[in-house]
Amino acid sequence: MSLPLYFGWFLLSPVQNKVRCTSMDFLKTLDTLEAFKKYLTDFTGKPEKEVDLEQYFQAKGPLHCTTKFCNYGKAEGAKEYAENPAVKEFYSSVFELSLSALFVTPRTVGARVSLTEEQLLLWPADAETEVEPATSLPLGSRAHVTLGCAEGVEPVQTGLDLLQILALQQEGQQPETVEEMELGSLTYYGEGRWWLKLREPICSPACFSSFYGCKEGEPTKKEPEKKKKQKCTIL
Ligand code: 2AM
Repeated sequence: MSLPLYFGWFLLSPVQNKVRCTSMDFLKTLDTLEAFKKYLTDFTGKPEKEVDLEQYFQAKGPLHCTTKFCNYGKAEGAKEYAENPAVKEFYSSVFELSLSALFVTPRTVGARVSLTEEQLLLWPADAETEVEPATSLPLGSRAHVTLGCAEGVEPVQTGLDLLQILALQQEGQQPETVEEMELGSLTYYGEGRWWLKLREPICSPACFSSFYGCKEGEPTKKEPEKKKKQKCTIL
């Protein structure tokens, strides 16, 4: 049996655009807020520098919520996961994912995914503890969609940033700033960590499937020289 790079829920295309546009709107507004400018050095390192968050983060690949990173079978538990009856049963089924919050750190921008009981059947039991062995956060806490990464940052970081913010919330840390935005309420957890709890969670149909991509060492297609800038349409 050939194992994929990862299993996950892949957002269907119309909603991918909606999520990308919501994320761009959020970033566009965030970097103009006085509250954000106050803590600008978290992102720039220098007080007088400005930051354009839309340029700061780069998006990669299809929007998805990884359930299990298999690394073509090299990751621990990959084979067991692929053999899980729920994984076999639900493979290629469409689910409704609920994107309940957006978060930004100097490393990543992502959307939190709040999983249902049924969706948790596809969630690996050790997804949270493999990175935070002492965590008491509930199963599914790491579920997210990576929307962009800063230069040199790998997408695996998004889930770690999310777990860090959730741990602060669990400890009852009082956020430093609270601001009401059109999309929801924005809070700041220090060290460049911003959290936007969406007033209306984004409900997104997503297909449970897997991604094979290109194995290391295999030639990859060259990127076209000029990339078309993605346009947002009002939905
Ligand atoms: P992501 O789920 O945060 O976006 C390919 O690299 C995909 O697998 C990305 O979606 C990435 O992060 C996820 N990924 C990479 N390494 C991982 C790891 N060690 N654990 C969990 N997910 C990983």
